Amino acid sequence: MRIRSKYKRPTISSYVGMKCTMPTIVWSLVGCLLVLHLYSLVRQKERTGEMQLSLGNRTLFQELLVVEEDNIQIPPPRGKRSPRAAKRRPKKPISLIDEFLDENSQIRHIFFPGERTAIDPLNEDTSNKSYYFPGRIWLDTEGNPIQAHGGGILFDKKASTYYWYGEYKDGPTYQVQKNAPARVDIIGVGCYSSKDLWTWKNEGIVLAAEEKNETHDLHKTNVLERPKVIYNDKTGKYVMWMHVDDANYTKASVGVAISDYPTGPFDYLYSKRPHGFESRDMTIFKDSDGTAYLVYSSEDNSELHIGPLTRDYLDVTNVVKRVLVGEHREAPALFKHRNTYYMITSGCTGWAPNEALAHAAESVLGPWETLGNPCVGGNKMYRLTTFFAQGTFVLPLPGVPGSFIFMADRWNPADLRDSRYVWLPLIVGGKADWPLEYNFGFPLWSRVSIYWHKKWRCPF
Ligand SMILES: *[C@@H]1O[C@H](CO)[C@@H](O)[C@H](O)[C@H]1NC(C)=O
Ligand SMILES: *[C@@H]1O[C@H](CO)[C@@H](O)[C@H](O)[C@H]1NC(C)=O
Ligand SMILES: *[C@@H]1O[C@H](CO)[C@@H](O)[C@H](O)[C@H]1NC(C)=O
Ligand SMILES: CC(=O)N[C@H]1CO[C@H](CO)[C@@H](O)[C@@H]1O
Repeated sequence: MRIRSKYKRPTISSYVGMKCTMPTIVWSLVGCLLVLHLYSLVRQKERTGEMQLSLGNRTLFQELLVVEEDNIQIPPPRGKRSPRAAKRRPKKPISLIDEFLDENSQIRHIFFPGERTAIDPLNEDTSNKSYYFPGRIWLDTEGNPIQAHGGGILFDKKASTYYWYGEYKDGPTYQVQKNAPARVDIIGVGCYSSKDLWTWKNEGIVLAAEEKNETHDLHKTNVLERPKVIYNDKTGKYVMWMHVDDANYTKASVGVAISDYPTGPFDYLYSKRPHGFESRDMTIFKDSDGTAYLVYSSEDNSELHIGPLTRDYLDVTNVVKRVLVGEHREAPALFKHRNTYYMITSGCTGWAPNEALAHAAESVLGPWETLGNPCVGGNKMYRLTTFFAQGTFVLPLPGVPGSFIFMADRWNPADLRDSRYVWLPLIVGGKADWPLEYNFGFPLWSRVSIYWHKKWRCPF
């Protein structure tokens, strides 16, 4: 079932009762012409964005928009299935999600390809150079799998370098008790640097777990998720926000850390429940005017809260807006294109994948409207499960307006350290697929599309 936004824009029906006098008709015509003119201006701008690319780059860009089908054959049922998978859905026929969650599935290599197919940027044959292979093991420049789960990327202008921060989960997966979610003890926040978004150098753990002090937020038996870093132009500090919790997810707080350098070490400052509310999955978003915002799932993950940070980015202010109320969305990732804000969220099904939704707003604080499922290509199951992954961040592609990298995690609850990265091109443009709101017949929002590709590269 489609989830519809509860916020409604005034529609043309509000004007039906109006009397049509001559001046109204004339002004309506003038208005229409103006709108058409603005529309063509916008279209022109869109085209010039693409024009900045060279011919070869433009070909690569067009390749991103190809809808790539990818059928997965479910193998015939076998006598023996792993007890875990059998317990989950005892009566229903085996679905692709069951196959995905079954550690012994015959088609596991489709979701979690083995080491032989790992992407090794320093040793990759030239024909595969710069190509992303969503779901494969991705090695850093030392030949180790990248450990930056639930992460985000900061582009540092001073160093002209990308920094990828995420959960360093290279430890054993276990359960605290039966039915508790699978977990890995906190090791810390990993940081990787790159100039090309493909070759990543391990910069080490920039915020480490606390080994001894059991009352510390970052004691290894607690939870540290979804770290994100932004740079404060006024204070010259790098500020990290993260979800901190206890093993039972009852603390539901955000933590803040600070550093003079993108590669840390970060000093952990404190944790709190922002605005006095529970906060689980979260992200931070820095707008082009320098204002930063915290976005978090609250009220038992049933709604999102968005509020601006203080000027030093070290705390929230007392302004907060509740958005997508009752829609149960998590894993928010925000981005902006031409004065419109967009957000991708996931549903709430623990480590199991579910359907992504795109949302749009004219102001970060909302109201936010739901556009629909942005996933394109693959197959129906891919689209209903966000390509068996969960979004974590959306990174603008430099020099290609309206183009982004959608970063997602393909969680592996049997061995969380072996969770994979699913990076795919996200394009804003064209009419919305399922426009929920119309304004004088013009769809208000552009379409947000995440294109499935087995193999793709950035058009630069
Ligand atoms: C590039 O990757 C594809 C897919 O893994 C592989 O089949 C091919 O052998 C690679 N190309 C070369 C020249 O190694
Ligand atoms: C342990 O951590 C708590 C909370 O951060 C702190 O107040 C306390 O001083 C720490 N204890 C030691 C011995 O460092
Ligand atoms: C988590 O819950 C279990 C059982 O409800 C309890 O035994 C345990 O102490 C709790 N752990 C924390 C860290 O709160
Ligand atoms: C394939 C291709 O033409 N790539 C070019 C894209 O643009 C960059 C510069 O922005 C060139 O360096 C690439 O060779």
